Amino acid sequence: MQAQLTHLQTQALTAINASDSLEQIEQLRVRYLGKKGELSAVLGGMGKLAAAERPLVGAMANTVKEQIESALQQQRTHLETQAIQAQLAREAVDVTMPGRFVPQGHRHPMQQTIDRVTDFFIGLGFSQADGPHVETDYYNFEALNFPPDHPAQDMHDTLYLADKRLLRTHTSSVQIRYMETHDPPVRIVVPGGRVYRKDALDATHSPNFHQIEILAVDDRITLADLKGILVLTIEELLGKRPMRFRPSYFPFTEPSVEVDIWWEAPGKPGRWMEVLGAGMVHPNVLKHVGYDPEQVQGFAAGLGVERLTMLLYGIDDIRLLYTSEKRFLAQF
Ligand code: FA5
Repeated sequence: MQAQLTHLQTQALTAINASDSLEQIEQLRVRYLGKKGELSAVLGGMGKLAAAERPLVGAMANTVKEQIESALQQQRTHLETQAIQAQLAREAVDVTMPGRFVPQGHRHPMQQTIDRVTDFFIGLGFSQADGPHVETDYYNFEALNFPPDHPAQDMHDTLYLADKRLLRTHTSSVQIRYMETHDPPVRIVVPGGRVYRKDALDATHSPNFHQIEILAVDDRITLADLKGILVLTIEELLGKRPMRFRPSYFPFTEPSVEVDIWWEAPGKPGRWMEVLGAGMVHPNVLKHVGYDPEQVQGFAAGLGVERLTMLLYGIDDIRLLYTSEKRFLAQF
């Protein structure tokens, strides 16, 4: 029986030392030390021993049991440590590794122009206003003093919708919507409104472009205020540039002006580029919204966002502003 115990111990210790998982260790514990395990099976034969032999064999069985238990515990600790080491190695962070480059977006060059001009006017005490892109003839033309079927409407080749509504041809429609619902004094900036015309696409025209509308109405506003503010706006955005005011015509302003800025695209002869239309609000427009033209006057302007952006960044073709070409946009 002692030989059996010795054999059992050797076999158990060899198996335990060779085990490589915690489940395997548990299986070995059950196999050798469990109630129906091998040690119990050997000890089952104790009854047949002589009384004098029993304490000896009993003491030996205890030693074998302790040895196996201690081997199990050691191997368990060993495997657990190994597992932790492996996990630490797996999850280690190399703080010296270079970071991964995450490309960052930025505002479109046109949005930058819109934001800068809008901020400038907010700084002067103007409020922001906006209006719908789908307009009625009333807001886009009639209330702005375009006589019905007047050739002036041809200035804006209009895109009509099936229900007689239209896509606004300029942001001046917002002037009417705002004045209808607000008493004077009025000071508004309409930031970067999209407008639509049946214009052919070329280097400086697009059928779908953006305007910033400015409107101020108060009791002592003059053309000098308009001129001063337009010069300041251009200087703020583009710095000092050759610039000229030209007399012009809009049904909703009298007098009316247009502003041109000298433009030199690389490799092309320089020329004047028209960037905005403006003027003193026509008395008929004031009457349409219920203001008294004897009491208040105003100025208004519509700035072309695309053209200002082209001048700001030296872009020689409007079409470039509508591409989603990342290499182009990343330059601004
Ligand atoms: C108007 O749209 C008037 N509503 C401006 C105005 C507002 C006058 C308030 C008086 C008072 P015009 O059609 O000229 O005006 O357009 C104004 C500006 O928009 C132009 O100076 C130009 O910079 C820009 N623009 C006009 N048509 C196009 C186009 N097809 N593509 C790109 N920009 C354009």
